[in-house]
Amino acid sequence: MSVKDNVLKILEDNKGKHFSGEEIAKELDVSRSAVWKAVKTLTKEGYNIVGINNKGYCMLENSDVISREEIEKNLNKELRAKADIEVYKIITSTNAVLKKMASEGAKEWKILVAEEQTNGRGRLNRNFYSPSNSGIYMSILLKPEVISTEALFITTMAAVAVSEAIEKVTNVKTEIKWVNDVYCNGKKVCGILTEASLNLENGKLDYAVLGIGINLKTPKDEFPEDIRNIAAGFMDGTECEIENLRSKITSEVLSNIYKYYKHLEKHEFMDKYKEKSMLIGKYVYIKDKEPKEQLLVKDIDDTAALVVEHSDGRIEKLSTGEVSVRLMD
Ligand code: BT5
Repeated sequence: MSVKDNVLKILEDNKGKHFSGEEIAKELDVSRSAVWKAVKTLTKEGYNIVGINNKGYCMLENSDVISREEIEKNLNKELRAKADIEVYKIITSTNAVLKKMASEGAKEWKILVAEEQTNGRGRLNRNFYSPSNSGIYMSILLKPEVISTEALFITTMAAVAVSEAIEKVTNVKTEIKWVNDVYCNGKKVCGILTEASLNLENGKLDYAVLGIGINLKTPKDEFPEDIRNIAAGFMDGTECEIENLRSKITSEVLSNIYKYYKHLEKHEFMDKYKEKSMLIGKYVYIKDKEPKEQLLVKDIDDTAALVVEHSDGRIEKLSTGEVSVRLMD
């Protein structure tokens, strides 16, 4: 571990306590200026560390910086041994960077987590707004031994994983909007983008990069105009403060994914996916289809298709990738 990592460990393990530069330097067997430099970098990275004359350095209790150590702490032994987690203060897009790493031979369970993305992406190259101090942006490299059509289930699995993680850590109720969004109080708090590389010879996946963007809270200067009415943070409107919330949510999401991914082909998460669906029993219309037709959502079937009823009683199955639906007003 670097001096910076060691200093971080001491301060994080002893939140609220002060340590002089000399004490830390002695403990780590490094110079005081190395400690000072490490603290300076950590503060720049957003850690809530204060330095008080005659008392030394102290990490404040309510610090919510994403840290690898905090994430790893809450993973089970099996996943901790496999996961190779890198945390970024800022990155272009965790999916884009991880795809590049995958093409250069990165291993399964390489995981990138960022506090901010300058070029976060959704489906069809749409923008995913990813400012600092607002959310968690992560990508996970998976190499499932499945045929390409199964890639869709990575997305549905992740939606359940995120929804369950938020509910477990915060008690905030969430719903899933077919196919790749998690909602709270009628607003989108998470988007999921799975990008798969297909092996043309055997029809299987070479790899899949599972990207997840979660909003914790509305950014200080609001979401951009065009998404202000649809986006929110799952902690918006709640008073409670949870220490290391972002790291805890990340660990929980990863743990859930690990649990379901072990038997991906069994689709164990589909019952939960349906149970949490915000569309079943509601009226929707197909985005960008004219004339706008009201459809009643009857079910989500085992292939994750949306089963809808037309006004003339005709039943149709809508496949993901082909259409997007919106709730009728
Ligand atoms: C998604 O696409 O929602 C998938 C988003 C995946 C983002 C993660 S972050 C980590 C990883 N790295 C990446 O670069 N991407 C992944 P889609 O269903 O196409 O929805 C995109 C639409 O959601 C946009 O057109 C906006 O309307 C809306 N949107 C953009 N930013 C949002 C945000 N922060 N919260 C809620 N909605 C947002």
